[in-house]
Amino acid sequence: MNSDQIFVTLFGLLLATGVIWYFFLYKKQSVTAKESSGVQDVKILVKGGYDPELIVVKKNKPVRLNFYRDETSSCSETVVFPDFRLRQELPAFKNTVIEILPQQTGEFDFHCDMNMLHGKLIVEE
Ligand SMILES: [Cu+2]
Repeated sequence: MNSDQIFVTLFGLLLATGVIWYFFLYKKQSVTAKESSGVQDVKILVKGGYDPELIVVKKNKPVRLNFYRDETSSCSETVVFPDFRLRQELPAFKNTVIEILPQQTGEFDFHCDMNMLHGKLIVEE
């Protein structure tokens, strides 16, 4: 093999590794809600998505989600929690509090009105 061939082979290997890592090994970071005086508090930044996207909470304890929408993009104007039959407008550059009492364990998606931005509430025992 000449050096060009070696380069192409190495590049291909690197690319394959990257693809495998991205699709199979990469796990999104989750955040566990902080508990203070019986309420599980989470701050969520809304800017082209929800940060954090995965929120871990405990069952049967009130959850307070503090959404801060740091943009005017109409996409993130409304957040919807279908399992909780909740939809809430998020005014730009403001904090909006959503309170939820999770009574079942499981994973509950939330998303913007057009179902483009996604987040997930993970309720544990
Ligand atoms: Cu949207």
